[in-house]
Amino acid sequence: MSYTPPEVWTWDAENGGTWGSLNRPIAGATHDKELPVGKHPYQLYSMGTPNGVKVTVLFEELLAAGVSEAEYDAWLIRIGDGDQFGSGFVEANPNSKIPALVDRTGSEPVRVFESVAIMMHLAERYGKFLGKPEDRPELLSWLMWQMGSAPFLGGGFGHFYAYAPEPMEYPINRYAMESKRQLDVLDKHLADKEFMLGAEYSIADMAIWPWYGNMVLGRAYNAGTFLSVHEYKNVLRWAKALDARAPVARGRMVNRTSGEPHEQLLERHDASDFETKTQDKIGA
Ligand SMILES: N[C@@H](CCC(=O)N[C@@H](CS)C(=O)NCC(=O)O)C(=O)O
Repeated sequence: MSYTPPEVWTWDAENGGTWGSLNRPIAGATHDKELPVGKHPYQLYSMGTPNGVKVTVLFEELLAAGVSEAEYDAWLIRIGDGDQFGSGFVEANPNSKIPALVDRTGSEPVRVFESVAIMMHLAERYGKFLGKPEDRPELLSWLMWQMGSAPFLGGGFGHFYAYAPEPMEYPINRYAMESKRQLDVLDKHLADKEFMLGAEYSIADMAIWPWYGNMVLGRAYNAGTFLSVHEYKNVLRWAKALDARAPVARGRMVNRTSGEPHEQLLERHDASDFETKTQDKIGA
């Protein structure tokens, strides 16, 4: 297979693959659609992908830690159907990607986009899951590491391994190598630590787990064997510890549209929804 790039790239054809019909080289809304607003102070517009799960895990951890002010409505944005290009969503996030939060705790609604920006906004407001004051540089470092690194795992490895129209050796090799290097970074860091900051569980763990934890637990792109994830023993131990936390399990269910019906809570508007509104109970 060979390709000679033209002098000027033009958008004249779908590029194929799982997301081919959605991707565009321009920003902005494609259609008018207001966002729904529920009864709680926080309105989350999201989907149960790793970037969405970071935020729902934090909400569930805050609520479990007794922060009752962190009640939230989680509305489903189906990115496969193009909901992220509706006018209301674009107002909440001009980058048209989930998750987006509208904070309605003050006199005017305030938007927050980018998953870790949402996490910092919430964790700082309630003074939770930030580690000790002296951990701040390490916390910021790992949060930024996550935001900079995960696109190589998702947009790079996952895209070429699972979504591209056909397997291509060069990009799969390049991103498999980088994904394994990143897993090794985590594995070496976690060799003598329970959590990313040491003894204290923080938003760094919650941000990293949905991507790298789920990867070593064999839940990402069906690539556990391909990437030999069993090699990363410290990451695996840490990933299992987070997986066993009830708020993490709940956060993983919110806005989830795949997997077992009892693990899918398409929208979350009340704590009781986990018991009564999962897809095994209300699905068609
Ligand atoms: N850096 C962003 C990435 C968000 C992101 O990539 N979201 C994906 C789902 S995981 C999305 O909405 N994709 C839809 C699209 O690209 O049209 C964040 O951390 O919030």
